Parts: sequence; structure tokens; C-alpha cells
Amino acid sequence: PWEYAPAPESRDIANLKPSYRMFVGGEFTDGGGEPLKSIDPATGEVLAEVASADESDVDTAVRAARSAFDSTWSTMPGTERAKYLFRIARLIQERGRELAVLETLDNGKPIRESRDADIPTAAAHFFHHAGWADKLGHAGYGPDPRPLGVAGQVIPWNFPLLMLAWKIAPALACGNTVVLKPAETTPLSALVFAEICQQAGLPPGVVNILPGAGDIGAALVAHPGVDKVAFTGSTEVGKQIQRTVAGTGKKLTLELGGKAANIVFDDAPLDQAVEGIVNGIFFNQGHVCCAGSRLLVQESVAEELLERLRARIRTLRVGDPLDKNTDVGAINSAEQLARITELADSGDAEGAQRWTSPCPLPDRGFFFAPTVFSGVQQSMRIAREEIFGPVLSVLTFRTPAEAIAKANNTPYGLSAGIWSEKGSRILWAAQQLRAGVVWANTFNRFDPTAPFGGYQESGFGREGGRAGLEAYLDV
Ligand code: TXE
Repeated sequence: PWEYAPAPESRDIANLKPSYRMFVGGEFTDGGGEPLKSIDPATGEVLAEVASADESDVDTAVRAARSAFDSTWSTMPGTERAKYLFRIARLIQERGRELAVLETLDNGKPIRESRDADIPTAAAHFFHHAGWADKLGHAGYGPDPRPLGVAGQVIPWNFPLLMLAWKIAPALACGNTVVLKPAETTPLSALVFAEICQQAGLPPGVVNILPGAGDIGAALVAHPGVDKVAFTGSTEVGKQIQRTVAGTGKKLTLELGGKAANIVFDDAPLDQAVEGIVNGIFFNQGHVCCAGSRLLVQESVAEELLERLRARIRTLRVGDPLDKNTDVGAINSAEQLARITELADSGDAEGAQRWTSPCPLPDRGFFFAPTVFSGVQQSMRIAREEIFGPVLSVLTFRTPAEAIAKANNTPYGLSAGIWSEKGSRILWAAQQLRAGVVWANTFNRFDPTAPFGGYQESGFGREGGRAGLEAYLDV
């Protein structure tokens, strides 16, 4: 269906360097740990070598953040902090193309997504929070809400720069300083962000970036100089962090996994729903905590919907993430590809019917074709566990009450989608669903003014909007 075929984005735009250093106290330094190798998941080749922190680097970074907190950042007027945040936001925009190509190389996501979603939304997050920095006394928390101190933040690999923005922008706006650990497979955009902090003239130590593996995340969370911990990642690690932080008095917010239901009622606009389902599960290869990974469709329209859905999925192009025509890029790592494969195989073993899009896959790198399982029962692993890949599990229901019961039959509760032409049904269903975000006749919409976060094992605390400020203030 495509007539227009622009050339792939050039990888030169990313200004890749052979090696990257960590950022502590306003300087780029070598880490004490064994350097990491960042891999291009579309080829399996090494992109760059990246310095890795050791425990003494964690200590140095926390001390730098404490010193910056005490000497400048927490006492600076909000109007001044706002100027730095606006500068950072503009620099993300100015370097947007470079950041988009770098993110696509490091993560494997399609360039259209990094260019049109990840990077602009990261900039939007800084713009939004720049606006709060001088208005905290009017946010409804009393005249003088206080920052917490040093925030230790650990983020995952699925939206590297965007997750960084969700963590750093509110922390800085509220007057906290930060030590952030990016994921080991996607550290590059965080280190370019460190350059942006330098370019913006941010006082040394306000932001520190420590690449490293999970043990460095664990050391950061446990460090006694950290006042607040913010984590996005797996539910399993989130629970470990909750145990580490218990009894220390540190504040904690967790944004963990999900198993969102995308519910299609019999009166839904089906073609619109098909677009929303495709976006819900194949955006970012399904590496999305709020992915619509369970499709719940009313029995009377199930056959028709599935037929249209398969026809639409056949048109998705899987391949080179730098190609502007690509819809589904590379799976971020060999480990994640193995996890997806294992869970999909459990669907076969437990008796669900697998349909795989007949699209050609590249002969190198980590790729997984869009997959739909029908005949899924609630007890199956593919209905209960987060797959975090381009795999959709389809279940059916007869009555609206059954739809809600099935949607809520999960230990998670991050997001949900509703497709219906009836406003009353949408409002009723949204009230019944135990999910932090409910979308109606759309999916995967993000806006810095809207709080995002989960129920139950999807975590607690909110990011974005006024509610997101609470995570970084003593009110
Ligand atoms: O996550 P981890 P992984 C889910 C998804 C995926 C699974 C595993 O289902 O298949 O988790 O992914 C750091 N203390 N999500 O293994 O390990 C780690 O270095 C402190 C959902 O990549 O949780 C990285 O920076 N930190 C999710 C970050 O935690 C630790 C996003 C996330 O890695 C640590 C990612 C420890 N003990 C995965 N161990 C979402 N909610 O969006 C690791 N880390």
C-alpha cells in the first residue's frame, strides 16, 4: 500500500562515539566497573563501549548530588530552576534528530516512533515540569512544599530517554538532585542527555548518570544517602527494591509490569478498534508496560474483528528500525527474545491457536513476527504473564459484566482500553476497571499533564501532572 518510500535515516546522524563515559559531579569520568558493550539489536553488532560504575562510584555520585542539593539546587528560587529545565527541553528538541537515531540504534525501535513519540514526549515532559518549578506553592500542597533530597532512579530499556525524562524532570522541578542508572542495554541516550545538562549550564552534581547492571541499581537503592527511590522495570525487581527500602524511611515509587485488557464491545467502531489494537500491542515491539496485550472481544463480533485484525497485521513491516517504512523494529536483546519465545511456546503447549504474520524477517539481529493467539483461556500463562513483546492474546466475553470480570482478573492494573460508541457504557466500564489509566476509543496516548501509574502489582505512585509532583515533595 505504500507509494512513498523515503531513504532510511542515516546512522551518521547519531554521532556515535566508540566509547562513552559516565557523568558524575558535572564531569565525564571512567567508571570502576567492567565496561559495558552496547549492542545494536537490529544487527547484533557492538555500537559502543560504555563505562560502568562500581559501588564506590555510586557513593561518589550520591555525595555529589547531596552537595549540589545543599549548596545550590534546593535553595535556588523556582524561577531559576525553571530556566534550566526550559533550556534542557529546548536542547532535547534541537538535538532531537541525533537523539532519535541514537535511540533507534541502541534500542531497536522504529525511527518513526523515536522521532515522533519518544523524543518529542521527553522534551514535552521537561517543558511541562519547567512550568511547575516556580508554582509549587500554588499546586495545592500548602505554601511551602519541600524537596526530598537526593533521588536514586533506576530505569528500563524500553523508552530510555522518555523514562529518564519522566524521572528527572519532576525531581529537578521540585528541587531534588538525581543519581540515575539507565538500563545496561540502552545507556547511550542518557549519556547524551548528560551532555545536554552540561550545555544547559546545569550546576555540577544536580544530575549524575551511572551506567551499570542490576547490581549498581541495587547499590544505588540501598545507599543511605539516597532519600527517594524511583524505579520502573520488572515487578520482580520492584518487589526486591520494596524490601530493600522497607524500614529505611526512604520514599518510594514503583512503576512495574502490566497485562492490559483492550475491551471491544459489540457496538464498537471496528476499523478504529483494529487500529487501536495494532497500536496497543505492536507499538515499540510490545515492549510497553501498558501494552494492550489481552484483547477481550464480545463474542458476536469476534470473528469479524479477528478477520479484519489479521488483514491489518499482514501489512505491518518488520525490519530495519532506521527505515522510515518500518512498523515493528528489533527486539531489544537476545534475552528478551528468548523470554518472548518461551512464553509464546507455552501458549502452544497450553492449547491456544497461534497465528503468525507471514512477513519476511531480517536474517540477522533479534526479531519476532507479530503474533496473535486465539482461543486463549484465563488460566493460560499467555493470559496472565507479561510477555513484553509483539504477541496478542485474544479472549472473548458475552456480557459487559463478564468483560469487566475478565479484565480485572490479573494481579496487575496499569492500563486498559474500551472500544464502544456508547458514552454511558464507556463511563460505566471505566469506573469498574482496576487500572491506573483507561483509554476510550484510543490507546497508548501519553501526555505530561496526565498522571500515569498503576494499581496492585503494577506499582504505586504517579508520574506526570500535578499528582506526579507528590512523589518528589514533602507536602
Ligand atoms: O527488567 P529489570 P528486565 C518486564 C518485562 C520484561 C521483564 C524483564 O516483562 O520481560 O521485566 O526485563 C535494573 N536492583 N519489564 O530484566 O531487571 C536493571 O539494570 C535495582 C517491564 O530488563 O527489572 C534496569 O536498569 N535495579 C518494565 C532496570 O532495573 C535493578 C520495563 C530494569 O530491569 C536490579 C522493563 C536490582 N536488584 C522490563 N536488577 C516496565 N514496567 O515498563 C535489575 N535492575
